[in-house]
Amino acid sequence: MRTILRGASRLLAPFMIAALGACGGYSSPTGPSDPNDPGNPTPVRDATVQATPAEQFTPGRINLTVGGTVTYAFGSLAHNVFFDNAPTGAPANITAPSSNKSVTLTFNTKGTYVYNCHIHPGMRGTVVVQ
Ligand SMILES: [Cu+2]
Repeated sequence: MRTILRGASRLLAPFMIAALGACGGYSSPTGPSDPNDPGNPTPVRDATVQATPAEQFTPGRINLTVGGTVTYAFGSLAHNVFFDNAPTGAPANITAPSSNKSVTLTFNTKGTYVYNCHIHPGMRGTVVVQ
């Protein structure tokens, strides 16, 4: 019985992710800031990334269309966003430690943009513009 249930949930998982993506409620299947996180299956125009008190950017990867925006929502713990070693076309860094506010960045150039919080080593995320 237990094996059958496990098999069923494995079969349903991709459909559940697709359904969530269609209504904009996609949540990362592999966890925030995971370099293997494939991100949302269909690129979106506008997305929101939470900078959490647990020192993670959630979701860890966003797939965006050209000209799309990412709004960084900073919680009670201060964070910043630096596009270290990013290709030309990356938006400006969010240099000031930010808490309890939101900052929206626009991505006008195709590319893969990895960003880091300089306050919390290892806290990073990726925006892929396609
Ligand atoms: Cu941080």
